[in-house]
Amino acid sequence: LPGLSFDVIHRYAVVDRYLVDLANTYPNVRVFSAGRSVEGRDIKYITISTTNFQDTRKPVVMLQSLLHAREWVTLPATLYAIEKLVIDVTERDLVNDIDWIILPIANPDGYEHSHTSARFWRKNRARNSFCMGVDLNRNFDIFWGTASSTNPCSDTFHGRRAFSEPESAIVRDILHAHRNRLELYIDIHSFGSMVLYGYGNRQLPPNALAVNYLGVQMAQAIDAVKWPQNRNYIVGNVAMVLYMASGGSSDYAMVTGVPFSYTFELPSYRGITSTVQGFLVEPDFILQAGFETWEAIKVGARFAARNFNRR
Ligand code: 0X9
Ligand code: ZN
Repeated sequence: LPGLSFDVIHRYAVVDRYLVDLANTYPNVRVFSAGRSVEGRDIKYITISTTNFQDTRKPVVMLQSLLHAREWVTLPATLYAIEKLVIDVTERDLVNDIDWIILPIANPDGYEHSHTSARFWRKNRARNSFCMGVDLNRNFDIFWGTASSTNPCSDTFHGRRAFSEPESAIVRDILHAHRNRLELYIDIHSFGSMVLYGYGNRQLPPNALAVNYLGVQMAQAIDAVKWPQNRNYIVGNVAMVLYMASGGSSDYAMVTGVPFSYTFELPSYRGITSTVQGFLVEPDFILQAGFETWEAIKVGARFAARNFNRR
């Protein structure tokens, strides 16, 4: 039976195989090839549904990780959610009442590059010039180019145009395909212990009050799980609590009609927040990251189910 350990950060090939194995083993899981990365890696996602996405009374919840390559701890968080929704199911309602889309490795080229060559690589592996890579979280078509870099050598380079990169276009296509029923989208990043919402230009969405409310509920669920090095989560608009940022995937999800859309920033390595060392992952935290993030996902998903049924 398929199963992945939570003592190491798994590579692309292992996760890719695992998603296929899950779909071959569990009737409610399907695996899809969403397209290929710049270097030709297949970008796969799974769906989890007891009704094969045919029951339009169910909301869709989408989870995503590794849009930024170096943010390794986000992968076990997503894999843990898969484990709890497919293999070790203790929350039946979440499996029955919700259709799930889970995209564990949104940026496979950058991710592999961060394993083989440059641990702190963030972008994809687009060949721009002598500097490579586009920041995929600046490449979505949402006030594109207004709070990002025009310099291909910058870590926040936004690309030649919105959706110039296959990896961001793939996420766009998934969001569009499910726009009518997508109620909650969580793009998992690190680090900073934050639950962020749009927009990255300081503008608030019309439902900001509800978005903030759910953000606080999710953050509190994580904070209730104690881990010595963790800080309490901060909740807020990305531009107000972090910085201005254009072209972000979670902001783009909102304008496609997803009412609840967040960027999670998981905790840093040993509480380090001032240097890239914060992207390192303590082996003991791999399981913990999955466990505590799942607490927030559960809260978000149950809220999404209730809210969708009141529509
Ligand atoms: O800068 C980013 O892309 C994210 N932070 S990170 O340290 N993981 O790079 C925050 C993105 C939040 N963006 C929007 N909600 N627009
Ligand atoms: Zn990130």
